[in-house]
Amino acid sequence: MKKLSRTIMICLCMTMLALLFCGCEKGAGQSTEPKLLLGFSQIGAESAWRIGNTRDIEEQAEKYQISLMLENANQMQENQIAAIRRFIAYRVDVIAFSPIVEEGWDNVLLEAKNAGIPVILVDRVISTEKEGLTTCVIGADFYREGVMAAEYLIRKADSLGLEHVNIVEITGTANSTPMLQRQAGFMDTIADDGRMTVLESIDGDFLKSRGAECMRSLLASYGEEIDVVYSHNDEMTLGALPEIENAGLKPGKDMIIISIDAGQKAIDVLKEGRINCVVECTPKLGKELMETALKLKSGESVDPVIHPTETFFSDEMDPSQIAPRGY
Ligand code: GYE
Repeated sequence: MKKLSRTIMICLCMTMLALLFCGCEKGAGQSTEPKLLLGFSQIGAESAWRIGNTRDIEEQAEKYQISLMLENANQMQENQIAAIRRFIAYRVDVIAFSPIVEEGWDNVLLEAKNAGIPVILVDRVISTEKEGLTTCVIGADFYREGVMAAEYLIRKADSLGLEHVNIVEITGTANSTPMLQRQAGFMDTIADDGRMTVLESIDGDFLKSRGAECMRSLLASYGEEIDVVYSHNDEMTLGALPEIENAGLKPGKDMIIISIDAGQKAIDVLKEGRINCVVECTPKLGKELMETALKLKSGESVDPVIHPTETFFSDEMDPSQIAPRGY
C-alpha cells in the first residue's frame, strides 16, 4: 500500500513537471510567433533537384520563422491551381509557386490579385499577356545554362578535332521554362558551327524512367551515329547511361554526355568519366524566397528577377576538387 501511494506521488509529480514544461514551451512559442504565412505550391518530387529544393525551402522557412503551407502537386497543373485557390481561401500573406508549365495561370492569378495577395514565381516563369499577376521570379538563368552546355561541346569538339558532331537532345517537360530555355540557349550557341547536327530532340519529362526510354528509342534509330547526348537534367541522364552501356558503348568515351543540375549523383558519375560535363542549376532558392516574402509583406519593393550565380563541372577540370553538392 505504501509502495502504491509512493508510485502515485511520483506520477503526480511527473504530470506537474510535464504541465510546467508545456507552459514554458508555450511561452517560448509566443516569442517566436511566425512573421508571415507563406503558401508554396511545389511541382512534385521528380528529381534530386526538386527534392533538394523542397528541403531547402522548408529549412529556410524555419530559419526565418515563416509559417509554410507546402503543397506537392504530383506533377499536375490542376493540383497547383487548386493549391493556389486554397492559399487564397486561407488568406495567406504571400503565395509562391513553381509553375510546371508556362501557360494557363491567368484565372487563378487574377483571383490572387483580387484578394490582394502577392505572388512570387520560384524556379520557373509563366507566359501571360496580363500585367501585374506576379511580383517577381527567383530562379536560374536556364538560357545561360544551355549556352554553357553548348560552349563546352564546342571546346570538346575542337580538342578532339571532330569534323561532324551528331547530337541527340533529351528535353525536360514540354513547355516548361527550363525545357524551352535550355534548348534555346544550346541551339543558338551551336547554330553557327557547321560541324553540329541535331539528329533528334525527344521529350524525357525530366524523369529517369523516361530518360531510359528515350535513349533506347534514340539508339534504335541512330545507334553509333550518335556522338553527343545533351540531356536537360541529371535524372534523365542517369536513366540513359545504362542503355548506352547495354548497347555496348562507353558513355563519356564513345559518346559525349552533357547533363544539367549537377546533383551529387551526377558529379560522382562525372568522376567515373561516364559524364563529360554537367552544368550547375542550384535548387537552393529558399533564402531569397523568404527574404523576398518578408519584403513584400512589409510593402517594400523587390527585384523583378533574381538569378543565382551558376557554373559547370567538366572533364576539363580536376573533379576531386568539387565540394559536396548537398542535393
Ligand atoms: O533541372 C529538373 C527538375 O525546374 C530547374 O526541374 C528545375 C528542373 C530541374 O525536375 O531536375
